Amino acid sequence: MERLSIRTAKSLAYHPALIDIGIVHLGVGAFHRAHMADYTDAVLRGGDRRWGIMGASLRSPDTRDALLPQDYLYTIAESDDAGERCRIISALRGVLVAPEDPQALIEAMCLPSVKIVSLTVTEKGYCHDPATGELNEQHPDIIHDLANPDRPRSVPGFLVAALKSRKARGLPPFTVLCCDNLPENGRTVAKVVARLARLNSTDLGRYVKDTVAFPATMVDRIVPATTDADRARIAASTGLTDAWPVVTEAYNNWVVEDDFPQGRPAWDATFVTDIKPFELMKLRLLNGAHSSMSYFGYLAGRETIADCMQDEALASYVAHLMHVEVTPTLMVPPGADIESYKQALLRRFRNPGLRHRTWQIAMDGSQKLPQRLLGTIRDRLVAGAPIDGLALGVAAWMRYVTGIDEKGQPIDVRDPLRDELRARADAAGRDAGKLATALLAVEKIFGRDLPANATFSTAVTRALDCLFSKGSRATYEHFRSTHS
Ligand code: CS2
Repeated sequence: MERLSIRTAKSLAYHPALIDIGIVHLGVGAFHRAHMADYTDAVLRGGDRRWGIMGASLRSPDTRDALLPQDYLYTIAESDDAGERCRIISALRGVLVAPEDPQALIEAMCLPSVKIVSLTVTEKGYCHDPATGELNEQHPDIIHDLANPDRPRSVPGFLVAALKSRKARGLPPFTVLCCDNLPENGRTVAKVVARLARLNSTDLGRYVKDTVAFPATMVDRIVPATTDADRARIAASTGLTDAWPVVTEAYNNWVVEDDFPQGRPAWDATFVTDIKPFELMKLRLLNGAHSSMSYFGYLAGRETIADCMQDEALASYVAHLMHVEVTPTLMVPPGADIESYKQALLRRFRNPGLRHRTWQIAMDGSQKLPQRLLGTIRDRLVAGAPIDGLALGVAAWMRYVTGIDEKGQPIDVRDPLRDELRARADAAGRDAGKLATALLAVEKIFGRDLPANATFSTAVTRALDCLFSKGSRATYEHFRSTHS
């Protein structure tokens, strides 16, 4: 079978070599390729050729190595009840591997045609403190970038280096577009980048603050990691091999704050002035449910989210979380309908075409918990409302980061705070009270307020005690019998 490439692709709507580079994207993983690149591909197909994307990997060369031999074309496979459909995306004009040549990436970000630098580098890529949103100045990559500002390693470091160069060359700054699931993502990234710039020089700090736009976005598309089974199925369906296709759902949504001083593509997104209600709805409902389900599901031996939804008791816990505990904390976004969003979400979670592993979602919990569960918990505590389901989610995370599953087998916990969490868990042993206290004391996650709140710590301890004594499945089954 032939490999996908410009030569073998059957009908490309535009020739990739004829498009300009208008966007540099840092973190060119599956999510970006299935989401923003798809929106941008539609604009390019529509005839506006200014917005080709130069991708960059901050760590490994894998994506570049997979896509270069196929002219950076790749397949997007979308599934819903009607089955799976494949299309070719040609918006990507190249992939740079930052550690191989940091200067080449800075040069790409300094192209006069580049108006936007967009980001999907996961929560931990911003080197910030998840509880406060401030730059973590002790982060090894930040320490490195302060000492070597022209050969950065971190995302904030690359943004600052490129903005500094553009300023020196008399070029206007690009707009920084964060597409990660951070709370107030635009504002958070602005704060982190402005702080690092200021640590470089007062003048650069002021320049970033005064001239660079950081519009916030809400991104909503489920994109599990691609597997070899996906590669084989997609090749069979398209007749071409593709080393790194992306697999996703038919659903796709993007809400963007419309603040692009240098212009932007006419994406088919929803442009708004206030992102907050959209962000809360999505982070608390979709991601909050995802994280809670992934810890419980993993512990109960469920491999994917679709498998979790097959377990009626687990599905009913998730529905309770969404309807009873999360919904009252949301503001209704203009033009949106929270009820139908939830119904659609429960259907999306059940999509058997998506093998979205609980282990994948369980990753980096320390960076995810604050915006997915803890903000909701704070709002509920202020309102004097019950937090039983939310506390269960936090307790399941605690049980998970002990690193040992219910059969006594090791869990491959991936988290930037893994060693600290594990050391605290080891010292506490299987005593729910001690473990809850030890983990709640991680200020970077829980701040100072939550550990001091007796309602919260009691609820988490009780849930953790149940997880230790009865196991994950019995815990959510008990929850269903007491909350339906
Ligand atoms: C997931 C998200 O991996 C995770 O933590 O919750 O990647 C989720 O699929 C996306 O935010 C959906 O837009």
